[in-house]
Amino acid sequence: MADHPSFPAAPHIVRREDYRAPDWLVPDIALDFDLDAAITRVHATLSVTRNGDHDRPLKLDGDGLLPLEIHVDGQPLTPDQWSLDGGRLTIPLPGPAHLVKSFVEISPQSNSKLMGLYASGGLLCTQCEAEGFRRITFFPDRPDVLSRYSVRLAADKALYPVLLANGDPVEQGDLPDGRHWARWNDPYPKPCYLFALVAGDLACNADRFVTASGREVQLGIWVKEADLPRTAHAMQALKNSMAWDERVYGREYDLDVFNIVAVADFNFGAMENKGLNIFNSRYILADPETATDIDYDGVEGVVAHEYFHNWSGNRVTCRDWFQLSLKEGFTVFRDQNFSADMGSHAVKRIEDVRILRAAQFQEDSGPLAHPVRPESYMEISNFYTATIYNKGAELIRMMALMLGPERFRAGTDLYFDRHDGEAATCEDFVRAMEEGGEIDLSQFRRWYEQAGTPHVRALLSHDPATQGVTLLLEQSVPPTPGQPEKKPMAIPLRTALFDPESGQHRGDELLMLTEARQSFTFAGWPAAPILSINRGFSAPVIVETNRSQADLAFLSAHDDDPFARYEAMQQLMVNVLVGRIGGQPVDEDAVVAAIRGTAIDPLLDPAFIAEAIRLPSEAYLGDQMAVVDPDAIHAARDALQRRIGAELEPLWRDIHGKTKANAFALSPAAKGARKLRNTALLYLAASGAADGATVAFGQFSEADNMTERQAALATLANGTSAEREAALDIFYNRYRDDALTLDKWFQTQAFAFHPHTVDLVEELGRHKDFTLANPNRVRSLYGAFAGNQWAFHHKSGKGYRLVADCIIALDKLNPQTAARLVPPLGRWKRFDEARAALMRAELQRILAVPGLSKDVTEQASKSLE
Ligand code: 0A1
Ligand code: ZN
Repeated sequence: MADHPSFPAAPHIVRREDYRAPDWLVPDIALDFDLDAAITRVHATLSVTRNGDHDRPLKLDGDGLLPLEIHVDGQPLTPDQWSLDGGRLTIPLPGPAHLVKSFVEISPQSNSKLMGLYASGGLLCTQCEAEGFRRITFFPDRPDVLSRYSVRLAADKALYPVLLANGDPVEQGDLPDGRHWARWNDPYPKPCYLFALVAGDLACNADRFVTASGREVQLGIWVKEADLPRTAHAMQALKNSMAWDERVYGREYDLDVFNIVAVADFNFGAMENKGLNIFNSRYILADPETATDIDYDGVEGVVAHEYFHNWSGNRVTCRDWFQLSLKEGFTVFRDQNFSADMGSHAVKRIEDVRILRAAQFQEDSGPLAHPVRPESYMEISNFYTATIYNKGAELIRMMALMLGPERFRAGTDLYFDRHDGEAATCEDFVRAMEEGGEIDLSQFRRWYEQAGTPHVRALLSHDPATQGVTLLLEQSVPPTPGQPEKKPMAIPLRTALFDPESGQHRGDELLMLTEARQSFTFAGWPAAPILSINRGFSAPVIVETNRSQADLAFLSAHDDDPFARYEAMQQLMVNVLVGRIGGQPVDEDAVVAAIRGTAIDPLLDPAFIAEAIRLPSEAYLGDQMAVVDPDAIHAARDALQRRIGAELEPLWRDIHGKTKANAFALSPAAKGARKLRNTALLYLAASGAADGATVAFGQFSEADNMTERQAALATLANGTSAEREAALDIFYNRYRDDALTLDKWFQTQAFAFHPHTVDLVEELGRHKDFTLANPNRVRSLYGAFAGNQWAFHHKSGKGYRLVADCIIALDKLNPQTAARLVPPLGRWKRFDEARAALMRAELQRILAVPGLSKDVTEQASKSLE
């Protein structure tokens, strides 16, 4: 039965418990590429050594490769001396060490998966993480096989004048027939997922950086000539990152060159290949005309992230892919702190928590929930998730908080020094924290093992007779797939008690909640204090409290922890909105008053004000409900927004007028002013004022920067005014030839709170500028649409069908990107029966497609469970 074509063999499940050290090591590899878009010839020479006492053959991974020649120690092998099974090449070898050569041909221009060696806009480039190297040559494609690479590239000199690979350039020269070659050596042993090459007609923004120990590093950002003026921000971010890692972690860069290349077609954000980072161009290119402040911050954060991987990922890599969060969680934590240091700590923390809640909390409460260190996978590409990245970062943040800055640094120093040049595990990291930071993390380890977002109930009670206060904390971790029962976690909760009279608290304490139910007592409170808990979002948990709306209003005006202040305001709004949706009487005036108080507070940073006064997203409101009702949520939120708009109309007009920037600047103050101005515009447009669309169109037309232009376009796109169509047309005509900016045109329409968004998205899917070949374009339309709760969950089920159609079509070209569109359909348990049935039907339709990829099969089948 298993061989029957309509019953493909069950896809292989990889399990963490099955880890075994590699049978063969490859200390050195020489690669020779004869590059050509149609056919590239790859010669690989592997020095292999037997690892341990065994007689097992050498097994080399391959994906879509056919060996055209194999030599062992200089002798050609006959076809009976090797075998190929499921892409994997097996060669029995007699001795402890051999030289194995293989020759294959691959076709970059036919590679639509964008894994391995592929063509993008006239360039040839690679993406090897996680398992793309096996699409280039036969090799033990696992991160615990570390090799020194010597790479020779040859190509047509006119088409590919620039030839780049990892490490340092050593030699280059010309060849007959208009070809040329270059050799690159990387002295640092690395796993093959960090291999990279680029060939193309590229211009370079060249700069230099002198390390703390005085070594000069040549920096290069390589882009199409026309894009050079858009690379300055990325270069500055790179130099800032290099200095920051020296200052904060004592880590210097280690090669003579550091190159970054921007490519237009890329499955993810960027890739940390040793000495040759390859980026999705959206995280390199930025100028005021085309990039929003969010884009600028994205460039800064991703450049930093990839650079920081040089230590957290490359010098110390991962033993196996179950340890992915070892490099990703830690590196996200590092880039978050870097960005905070470059701008505002308060605002960065709010933004990061907003992302965590939107992406990771949703993942953790659905069918794809998995621990930060997963136990099994079918397709590793599906595990580059918000849980591995963002929750992983929160775990590091909690350890840093519990240890304090000095002991945390002692822990990271120990980790880097102890594991330099090794492939390590999450356990190695935790042990270094324990030893370097002198702390017991036994119970804390559960954060790596247990999936699901812990819930904490915090009940504060006051006894006027004893003047004592008791804080009762109860925790529970919900069941997740494969984990029905959970044990209590170690949860660090920064807490303060406020005296309502003075508006002050008596100090911020770190309470460690380690039991299922635990009480903390506080003496000397004649009157009941107000609880501020999980300050700074010290733990990635959902906190429920018995605080009144009045308490929340107090905290939203007085809490000195900016995150807690923001959180109080959000909770105040959530309570009103959820109450309204549930048909309960609610006091909206308290929300209007709190927003007004915050918006006019002269002591507050405008960027913080903008965050604090914006209503919780529709998706976040859905997370607070037992059954998500997208229409009721939209109606309630929209009504409240209109009321806030109308009641405070003069305020919005005032802010909008006052914050008009004179000339574009990228300072935190200028960015904050734009953020607040855009929020004021949103409320003004919502107010129902007759000139709302005119003001928005005015901002759209006059703006000297994309932040204001796109915000105005988005505001107009939510409405039905004549200005809506005019602005969309102007935007399209202005940017039709600039792919990254045209993405915004698609995205803005897909995100719009417009009654016909679902139909518009269907039309846009047929637009001549829409293509499935470019992942950014796909994400701009269908990714954005699937994140628009009201539109995607249109009760007709049309939204589900559109996304499923896209998944099915895209899977044939690019399974990785297709699979990333599946999770929104998997949240059916959270919706009413009619919607749930429609969503399930689409998942079933996807799964019935013959020849479906492993990537989509895993996501869709898990989503149905
Ligand atoms: N390691 C990169 C991102 C990345 C993730 C997955 C990939 O393929 C499955 C490729 C790149 C980073 O964290 O930036
Ligand atoms: Zn990363």
